[in-house]
Amino acid sequence: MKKRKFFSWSSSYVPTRDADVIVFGVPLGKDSAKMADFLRETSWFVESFDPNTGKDLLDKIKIFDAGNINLTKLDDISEQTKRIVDMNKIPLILGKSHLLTLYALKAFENVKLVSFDAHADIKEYYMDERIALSIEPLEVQEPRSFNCATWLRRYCELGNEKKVCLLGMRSCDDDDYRYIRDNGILYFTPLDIRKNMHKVKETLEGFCQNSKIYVTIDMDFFDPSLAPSVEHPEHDGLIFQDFRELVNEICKERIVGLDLTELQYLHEKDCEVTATLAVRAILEILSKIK
Ligand SMILES: [Mn+2]
Repeated sequence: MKKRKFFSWSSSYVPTRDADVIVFGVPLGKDSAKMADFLRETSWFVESFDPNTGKDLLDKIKIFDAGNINLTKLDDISEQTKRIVDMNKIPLILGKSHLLTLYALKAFENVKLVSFDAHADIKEYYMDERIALSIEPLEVQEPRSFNCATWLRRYCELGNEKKVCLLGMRSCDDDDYRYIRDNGILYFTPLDIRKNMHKVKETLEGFCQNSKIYVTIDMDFFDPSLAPSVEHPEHDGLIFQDFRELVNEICKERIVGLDLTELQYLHEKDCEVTATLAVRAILEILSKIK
């Protein structure tokens, strides 16, 4: 595969002021920069033209790819996101560790978070990932656990419990489950979604109504048969058609930010299937953003 430095449907030559969406990669987690670049390369093989409608999915938006940021501290993610938000553009963030979402969200006020993820990521404590993130030296900001399995707990603790919706959640322990139930956090398991998509969409509509929405996609939302190259695959996941239906509902409201995480870079071939799905998932949201 020929190396390409930016998404096939983006440009690094369009002035940023003309762009609706600004892409950047975050080297947070093992092989994260490599993974972001692999997504860029894969995008050159995914058509944005839709033969179902005879239209290009991206005919209404312009995308600028700013490359990968130089990460020296986790707040670099918040600062880069804030710069894009302040320009009235939509950030599209690519990275490995789901922890990046917590720092991206710092750049927004009054948003609702929709998380496509097999895991609740709402643990009180999990092995500290900072050491494994290979961005040392890092300031230890708080004596709390901040990593890919705890980031949503830290976000909810800021008073955001009622502003979060988990889609496709099928992995948590009893403590996580209690926290979700006690705090009235909205969630739908794959079974809920498959059995009663109509009801899920109705509830999702109420949740999203008149709100600004930030969407995070963890690739393990999908069934491992479709997305094998993820760090923690979970059986009984969802298919692209389910994702599309949910996205149709969410995108009726204003999407202000988007990220894609947890794609595991293995060998190029192993990763290709998952990366193609990841690119198509991004395309689906971008096509409905305006
Ligand atoms: Mn996950």
